[in-house]
Amino acid sequence: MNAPAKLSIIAFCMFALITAISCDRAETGAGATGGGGGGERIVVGFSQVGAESAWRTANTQSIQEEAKTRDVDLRFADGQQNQDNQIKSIQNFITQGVDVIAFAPVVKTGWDPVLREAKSAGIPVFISDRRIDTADPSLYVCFVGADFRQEGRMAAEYMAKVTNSKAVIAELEGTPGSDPAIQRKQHPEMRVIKSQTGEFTRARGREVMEAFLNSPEGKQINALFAHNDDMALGAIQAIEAAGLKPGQDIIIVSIDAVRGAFEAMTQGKLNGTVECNPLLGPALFDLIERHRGGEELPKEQIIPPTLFTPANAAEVLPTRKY
Ligand code: GYE
Repeated sequence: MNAPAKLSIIAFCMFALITAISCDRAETGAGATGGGGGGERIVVGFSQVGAESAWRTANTQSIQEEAKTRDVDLRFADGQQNQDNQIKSIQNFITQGVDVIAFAPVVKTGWDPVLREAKSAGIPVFISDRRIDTADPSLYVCFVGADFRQEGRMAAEYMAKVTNSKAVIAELEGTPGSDPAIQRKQHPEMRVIKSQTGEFTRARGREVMEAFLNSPEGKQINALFAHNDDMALGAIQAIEAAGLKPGQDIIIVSIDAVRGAFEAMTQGKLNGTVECNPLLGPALFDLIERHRGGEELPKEQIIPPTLFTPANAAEVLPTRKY
């Protein structure tokens, strides 16, 4: 290539770079002021349950990343597993005059008054992850999340299969009053001799399992059903500390399918997990956009569960996103 040709390529590249930088500035500027040619930036207030589990961390990340991708102005509030905190955050969003409110309700009941406030302020509300009980479904636009009852059923059927229906079960329940703790518990045909909340955390899962094993019925327990993987992983530590083999002496089935559960399955310490997909960001913001576009939405968008077992754990582990 001769010198003039090289020079003109360099000049072209510099021009392209400067154009790209100034376009980028213009976009950022437009976003920050809420004006500009690209239209108004949507402001979404999101109230999260807390940060109790690996599932929750993945869910938060999914929502924050998707908001960024779509250039949504996301106001994020962590409820720290407390309904009053969540109600206060929602009231704050109303005062700020956000365009949309979305929230993952820590418990099922008690939301109607604050949702009526949002309704009278004309702010549409989307519910993600956990369902609420309400006498007035017009208080929210729609729900996106899983079918927790189906997850519980899938886990129970698998447990019956692996234990040849001889399971004497200890159950670690989720947060009392939460939709997943209520729905995942529906398995009347199983023999559950111990059941207590482990609040969806690893630390409580370990403590409660230790207490189960030390109780007078402790020796009978040959199976554990944990409402999430974090509690199962905590319980595995308690089982090992008691000199027993998790996955053999005590068959363990849980829900979520986070990376730690796959690791435990490859080590033979967990016998199965039902996937509850936390990556709800794209679906949530799609629904919000469709609603803003004037579309009539279905009241629920359900993401179906999948069962994972040690048979496919090693193969699937490297592909897990959370
Ligand atoms: O299973 C658990 C989390 O609501 C589906 O909450 C969610 C549950 C999930 O803390 O790990």
